[in-house]
Parts: sequence; C-alpha cells; structure tokens
Amino acid sequence: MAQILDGKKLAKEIKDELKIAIHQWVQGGLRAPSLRCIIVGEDPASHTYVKNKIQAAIDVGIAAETIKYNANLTEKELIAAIDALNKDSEVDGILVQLPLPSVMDERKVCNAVAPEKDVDGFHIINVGQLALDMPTLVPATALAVIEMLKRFKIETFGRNAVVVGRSKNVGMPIAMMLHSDKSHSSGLGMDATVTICHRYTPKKELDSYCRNADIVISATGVPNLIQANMVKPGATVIDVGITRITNEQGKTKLVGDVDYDEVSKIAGAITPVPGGVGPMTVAMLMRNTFQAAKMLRDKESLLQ
Ligand code: NAD
Ligand code: L34
Repeated sequence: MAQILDGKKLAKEIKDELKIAIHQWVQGGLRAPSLRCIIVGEDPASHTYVKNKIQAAIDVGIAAETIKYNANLTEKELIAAIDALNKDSEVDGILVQLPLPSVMDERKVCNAVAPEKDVDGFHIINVGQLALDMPTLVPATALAVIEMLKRFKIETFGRNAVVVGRSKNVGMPIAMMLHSDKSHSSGLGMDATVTICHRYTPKKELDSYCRNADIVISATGVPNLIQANMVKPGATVIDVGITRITNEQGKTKLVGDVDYDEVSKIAGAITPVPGGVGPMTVAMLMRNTFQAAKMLRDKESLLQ
C-alpha cells in the first residue's frame, strides 16, 4: 500500500513554524502581518475555503479579515475596493477568491492587486517573475504541491513528471516549478522532465504519459480520471482536484481526480482528498502573507 502524504498534518507543522516566526516578528516590535480576503457572491465552496484561510490566519497570528460583497457588485466597484487596500499601509496581503461572477474579467481584477501584496501570485508581474526563475510570490496551490514533494522527500531531480491540467493558476505554475533549474535564483526549481496533459490530450496518450511518470500530479476536477492501470508501480500521485458530489441521500462528499482506493494499491505515495493539497494550499497562503509583510518592511526600511 502507498504511503499516505498527509497534507493536513504537514500543514499543521508549517503553520506551527510560521506561528513561531510571526511571534518573534511581533516581539521585535513590528505590526502583525495582515491579510484581506475579498469574496464576491454566495458560492458555498468559496466561503468554506475563505473560512479555512481566516482560521489559519488566526492560528498563526496574521490579522485577517474577510470582505464580502453581493454578486451584483460591479467590476469597477471591485477594482476601486482593491485599490483602497493597495494604498492601505496596514495591509500586507490581498486576495480575491475565485471564481468571480462571470460578468467580471478575472484577469483584469487579478492585475488590479498591487504585485507586492498579491499573495495569490496571480498578477502578471508575479507570473512573469516565476516564469523567469526570479524570486516572487508564487500561487499557493503550486507551492503546496512543491512543498509536499520536498518535505516528504520525493526525488524529482531528473525524474519524469506529468501534470494533468494546464490552467494558469494551478497546472501551469506547478509545471513551471517542476521543470525549472534548482540552481537558478528562485531556488524553487525541481529539475524534473515535465509533460503537461490537458483535455485535448487523447486518452491513449494520457494513459501512456502517466504510466511513464515517476510523479503524477492531477489538477482537472474530473473524478476518477487517474486509474490504477495508468500508474507506474511505486510512483508518487498528487491529487489537486476537488469535486463535490452529492449521493442519493443528499449528502455531499469531496473527491479528487484519482481513483484513490485502487491507485493507492499501486502507487508508492499518494495524497488523499480531503486532507491532502487543500490544507497545504491554505498553509502556503499564510507563508506568502508573511513573505509580503517582510517585503513591505524591507521596502519601507530602504526609504528611511
Ligand atoms: P480549470 O477548470 O481552470 O482547469 C482544468 C484543467 O483540466 C484544464 O487545463 C483542462 O484542460 C484539464 N482537463 C479537463 N478535463 C480533462 C481530461 N479529461 N483529461 C485531461 N485534462 C483535463 O481548473 P483549475 O482551477 O486548474 O482547478 C483544477 C482542479 O483543482 C479543480 O477540481 C479545483 O477545484 C481544484 N483545485 C484545488 C486546489 C487545492 O488547493 N487542492 C486549488 C485550486 C484548484
Ligand atoms: N484567489 N481563489 C484564489 N486563490 C486560491 O488559492 C483559490 N483556491 C481554489 C479556489 N479559488 C481560489 C483555494 O484556495 C481552491 N482553494 C482551496 C482552498 C482550501 C481548500 C481547498 C481548495 C481546503 O481547505 N480543502 C480541504 C477541505 C475543505 C472543504 O471541506 O471543502 C481539504 O481537505 O481538501
């Protein structure tokens, strides 16, 4: 049976480390790092995720607030609200929970966040810096995957990795770090050989790329996409996907992209859903917020 990569437990360890570092920061006379989470509309999953983020912030000593708007908020009003937070020197990190109502242009909204406060790493400047191996704020879900590989000591150097899913916020930054050169300045490179698969990869090809991989990372939102016969014995399987399914009794349950019961008999290591990448995403967002606070402090001390 595969080793279970317990994201919930690892997230707790990371938050405990952060809590100590933030405590020392505050003891040193500095203001606690601060985060603002903007949420537009009533999507229940989004509200759960934001609640988890606020709870994690409280746990580690970050001053966090949720800013809630009705779904009828205009894009202009949202950008004005972001702009006010950009200018507020008491705020280190800003995130706009996605998805936004379909009338809004998510790209435009993400680019309205000041790059140095963009703890989601979605701003074009931060995406560009990541692509160029420069130190930057990196999307939390991608950091979560990379941190799990590192902390569970999964070798990536020279190994074959497949990323299933090519979205700009999830699949792409994961693939970016996996294939990059560790010796470059961001230090985030993992030196793997990476194949990116997506919805137009023929099923036969997807199967054979996955079977050839030492590490399979799936981020599609398609339940049971990754089957046991697609996994090389001993491979590491990281399941980023989260889908809510409702059974006949009306009970909802979370499932990933991986047929967990069967794949865990073949894989060497596997992440569960829930309790895998999700809680790690939240922990890495906390790390990004502390990083933004440190960057702001460095910028202010340069000006003094
Ligand atoms: P998205 O819809 O933007 O992208 C989905 C990707 O999957 C696309 O690139 C698409 O080409 C690919 N895809 C779809 N069907 C496929 C198929 N049959 N075969 C191969 N590829 C296929 O979604 P996203 O924002 O990238 O999120 C992906 C999943 O990850 C969702 O389930 C989402 O809920 C989850 N997610 C989890 C976390 C976390 O922290 N665990 C964070 C973000 C997203
Ligand atoms: N701007 N939008 C922005 N940034 C993000 O990083 C996200 N994402 C995704 C959706 N939209 C976003 C998240 O935070 C998904 N996501 C996220 C956050 C937390 C969890 C999962 C995804 C999480 O805590 N998952 C738990 C279960 C939560 C539940 O009960 O639903 C888990 O164990 O997987």
